[in-house]
Amino acid sequence: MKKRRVQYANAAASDRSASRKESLLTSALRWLGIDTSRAQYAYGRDPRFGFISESRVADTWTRTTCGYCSVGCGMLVGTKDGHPVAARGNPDHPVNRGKLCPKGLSEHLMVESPGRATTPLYRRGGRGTQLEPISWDEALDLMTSRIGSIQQRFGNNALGVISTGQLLTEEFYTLGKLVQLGFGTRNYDGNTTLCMASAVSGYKLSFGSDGPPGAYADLETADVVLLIGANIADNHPILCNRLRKRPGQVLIVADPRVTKTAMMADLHLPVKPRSDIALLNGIAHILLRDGLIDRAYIDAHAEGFEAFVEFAADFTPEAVSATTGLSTETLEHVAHLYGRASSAFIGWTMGVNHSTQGAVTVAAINNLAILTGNIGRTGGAPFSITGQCNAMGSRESSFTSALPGYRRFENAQDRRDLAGIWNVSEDSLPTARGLAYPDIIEAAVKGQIKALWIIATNPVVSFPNLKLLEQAFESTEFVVVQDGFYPTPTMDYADLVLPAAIWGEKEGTYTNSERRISKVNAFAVPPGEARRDFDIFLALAERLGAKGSLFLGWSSTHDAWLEWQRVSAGRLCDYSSFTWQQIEEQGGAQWGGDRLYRDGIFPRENGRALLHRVPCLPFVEQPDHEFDLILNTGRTVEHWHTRTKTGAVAMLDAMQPNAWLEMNPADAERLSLSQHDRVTVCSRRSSVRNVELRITGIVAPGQVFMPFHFAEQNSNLVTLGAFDPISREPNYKQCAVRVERTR
Ligand SMILES: Nc1nc2c(c(=O)[nH]1)N[C@H]1C(S)=C(S)[C@@H](COP(=O)(O)OP(=O)(O)OC[C@H]3O[C@@H](n4cnc5c(=O)[nH]c(N)nc54)[C@H](O)[C@@H]3O)O[C@H]1N2
Ligand SMILES: Nc1nc2c(c(=O)[nH]1)N[C@H]1C(S)=C(S)[C@@H](COP(=O)(O)OP(=O)(O)OC[C@H]3O[C@@H](n4cnc5c(=O)[nH]c(N)nc54)[C@H](O)[C@@H]3O)O[C@H]1N2
Ligand code: SF4
Ligand SMILES: [Mo]
Repeated sequence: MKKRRVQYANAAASDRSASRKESLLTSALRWLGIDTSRAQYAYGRDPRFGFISESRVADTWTRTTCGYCSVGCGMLVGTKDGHPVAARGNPDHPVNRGKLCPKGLSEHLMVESPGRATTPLYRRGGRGTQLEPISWDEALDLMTSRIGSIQQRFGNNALGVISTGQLLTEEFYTLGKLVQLGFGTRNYDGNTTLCMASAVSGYKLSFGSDGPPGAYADLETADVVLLIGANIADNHPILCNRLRKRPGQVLIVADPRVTKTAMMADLHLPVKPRSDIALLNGIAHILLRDGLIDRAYIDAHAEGFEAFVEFAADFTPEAVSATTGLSTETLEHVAHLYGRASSAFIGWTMGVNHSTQGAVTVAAINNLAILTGNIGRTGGAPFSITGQCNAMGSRESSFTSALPGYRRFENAQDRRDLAGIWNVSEDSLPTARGLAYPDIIEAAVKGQIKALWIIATNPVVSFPNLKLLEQAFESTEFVVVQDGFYPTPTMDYADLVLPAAIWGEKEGTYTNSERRISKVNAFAVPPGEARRDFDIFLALAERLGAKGSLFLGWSSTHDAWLEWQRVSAGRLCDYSSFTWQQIEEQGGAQWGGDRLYRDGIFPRENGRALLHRVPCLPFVEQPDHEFDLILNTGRTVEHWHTRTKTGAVAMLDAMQPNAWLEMNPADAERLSLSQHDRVTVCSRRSSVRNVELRITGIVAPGQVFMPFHFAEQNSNLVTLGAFDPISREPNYKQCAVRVERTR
């Protein structure tokens, strides 16, 4: 009786989100061929779907922030006797207003899944033998002594550290300090270089600093929203709710595929792969030709206008039409829509960043915003939609692409300030960034990096050109993998495994794409002996004898937060004026306010934004007679990256249990392939076997697409190890392949 009342109270409180949850589940079930008229029954009783049955009525609800993507939805997780049993959107959170996507809705099911790492493991007998359980004391002693021995023999920089965008900001801040000042290596980077690095570099090129200027609210107020290489319907689903709030808003999507987002658009631009720069310069050409620019803004706030005008003259609609495959009428139409809009928003994600020309493509996007003054005001922004829950926190507080607080390695004053706050000698701070992720891997192949510490990333599935990565592992002496799950494909190469607590088990903050700092809270205890990353970092500092000098008196992530506030004070990414409590109560707070650069003053020496002349070059590996198709790789809504998490959620896994290859009917006919054939995708580097063929008009002739989520059919066996010279980001979106029936 009592139980029933609790259930009713919960149901009433979550009214709207529950009906949303039901409709999502119902459609998921229908998709699986399950009778949805009985769906209520099915997911009340069926353990695979695990919702709503009486034994799962929560006794406590914890406010937190979703740990998957960078949208940063606020959520409530229900626990019963300390175990997570339900999740719903936080109706008071300004980002999602009570809604969650399928991953958020099922996130609590992942935390207690059987695949969690629970004990430290060591390959005592060396490579080729089994990983065996050991104690934490032994694990940490081994880690510091083996790395210490390598650093003594080969120098401090023989250690490479590769982290992630999925820790707490407080953990990133602690890790950066530990790596640079404790282990004393400069060779520290993260999977963010596989992801956001081009956006960071592009913002720096144009504006002098990283930092996305706009806000999600711009998606509601803009006249025109142009999404380039961003499939938000799959990858940032809750952002879709922000569109179409304004009558007459026009949504334009540039993507070589007819993605779910392209299907939502008023105008889909099926650009030829990597012709985006031509498209952007072509739009600039028409804006200049037809006087659709904001001359007053340019005169007051931009640099390089005359040279840019001269440069853009060559990008005539005819020339751009030939490069992009779009008609001249379409180009004129898009440029006029953009130029005449009272506010225009450009959002982009990996279709732009994952390129050897990623950073400069971002600069070409910024050019359009500068030319039309669509920056620093409501509805107008060049906006990098980030990827992971806390890629932003890593960019701001860590040591990977900048000193903490967006300080520059090269800037003596910046180094002096930081050394002053930390009370360390200025010489202990590096004057240039160390090796970026792909360069750490290359240095390992060459035998220059001898030890790797991999934290919360799974490179065996996510790094391009797996064959080269394998060589890197083979040439190292010692590899540590610190992860919340076991086994992961990367652990096959580990000498030492450290089991980590994950989302739901730790407290701190994440910063989302719109610079919103949101509170993350614990509702469960880590399984077995798993420890929080923060506690692992402190324990290592202790063993290095650096706890007192670097983290004096610290015991919780809140101590790290307080110091990070002081380090960020007065910087563009200033966290100093918010307390954890305020952040939690207000549903987060945006550093820098709702929009950056309202005054048109940019953090460059002369305060002006720079217009870049960006040539459009063909992508690196063009198809030829032997490898005749262009392979594009990416994501689907049900899965998160390498599936350590979503593979553990039965409902999500059942929806997309294996990899597939999308191919246009014209190519399938030419190759005599049929729907659902098992195919092999071959490139110059290797091949992936046994991929399900899906023949569909979603991809254009000459192109194929494959998700990169599946270790079993690993797309990164065939992808290309080519990197942007500025950002070092991989060119994941185009390489030349051949497709044949699997024999
Ligand atoms: N469900 C789910 N959501 C996620 C993630 C996930 O794994 N699963 N990961 C998160 C992370 S870390 C990230 S970085 C984001 C990524 O989010 P997105 O960038 O949206 O994801 P992708 O599918 O990698 O690529 C986006 C699109 O780029 C297009 N593209 C390829 N080549 C070109 C080109 O030459 N020009 C243009 N204009 N477009 C091109 C592809 O066709 C694809 O549709 O998603 C985040 N959200
Ligand atoms: N072909 C191709 N490859 C790609 C991409 C593509 O589009 N195409 N996209 C690239 C992009 S944008 C990205 S961001 C990368 C992502 O690639 P990865 O970073 O390799 O992917 P994840 O599966 O998110 O890996 C995170 C790991 O951290 C663990 N983990 C989660 N939370 C915690 C925690 O709190 N602590 C610890 N210690 N571990 C934790 C998870 O179990 C998982 O093993 O992939 C890149 N690779
Ligand atoms: S949109 Fe992103 S942040 Fe929101 S629930 Fe889905 S995965 Fe989580
Ligand atoms: Mo990413």
